[in-house]
Amino acid sequence: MNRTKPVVTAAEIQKDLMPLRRRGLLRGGLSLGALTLLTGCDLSTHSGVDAALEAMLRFDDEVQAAIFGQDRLAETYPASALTIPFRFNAYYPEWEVPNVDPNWHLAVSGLVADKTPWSLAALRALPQTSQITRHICIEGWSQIGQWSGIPLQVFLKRVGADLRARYVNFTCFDGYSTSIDMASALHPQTILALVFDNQPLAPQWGAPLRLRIPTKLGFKSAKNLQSIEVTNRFPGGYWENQGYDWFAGV
Ligand SMILES: Nc1nc2c(c(=O)[nH]1)N[C@H]1C(S)=C(S)[C@@H](COP(=O)(O)O)O[C@H]1N2
Ligand SMILES: [Mo]
Repeated sequence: MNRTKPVVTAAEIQKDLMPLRRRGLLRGGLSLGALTLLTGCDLSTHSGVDAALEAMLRFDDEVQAAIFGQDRLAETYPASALTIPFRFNAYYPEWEVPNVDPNWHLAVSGLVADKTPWSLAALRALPQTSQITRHICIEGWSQIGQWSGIPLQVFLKRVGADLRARYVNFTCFDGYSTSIDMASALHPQTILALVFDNQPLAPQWGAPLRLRIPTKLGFKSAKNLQSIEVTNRFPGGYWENQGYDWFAGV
């Protein structure tokens, strides 16, 4: 239960992705042109995770899973690099951002020992970490922001999650969803963010709780979380089911 090394193999994940591939929904990889668009800059002058993303996105999901390393960190930046103003994005316009239910609790389900829902106060009492990282949208823009919150690894261990399970699935109260593999969930920079830019998350930035995962494309960083599920059943996601690369990063 306490081991952090995931046992799911690339081949197993590949099997789960097969139906999507058959339906023609998964691309083999992105061209350098698409990647330049993706990161919004000249990749030949870029370092750190942008270069890593470039390399990763050239490969199939299978290869990405095989070469994924827990120790591969996304690039971090000084406060002077923060993007102001920060850009909102969702599958609907900003004026349709949902309000948070005052009785909001985070639901926890699936392969976990403790399924007690979490209040905001209880989440705030867990260990917190902070990061200034680049958020890269697949639409071809990127921006640098500051987020603070609970390492997902800490949260998963706290609820007694089966860390050998394949997937962590996130649902959101705006109807969005996404999922990641367990290795990505246990990555030290993958956090459940409560704070953006030193303020409690505002609704448009994902209040009251969002996933922030700088080693993957922006659509994996689910806002307005409703539930977290640990599962061996491939969960897909809002954009992933429409053809976006499921791995979407390193
Ligand atoms: N709940 C929810 N989360 C979401 C989305 C969404 O539509 N709904 N869009 C994703 C996409 S495509 C991007 S680029 C980022 C945008 O985050 P931001 O508004 O903080 O820039 O949120 C991601 N998380
Ligand atoms: Mo995005």
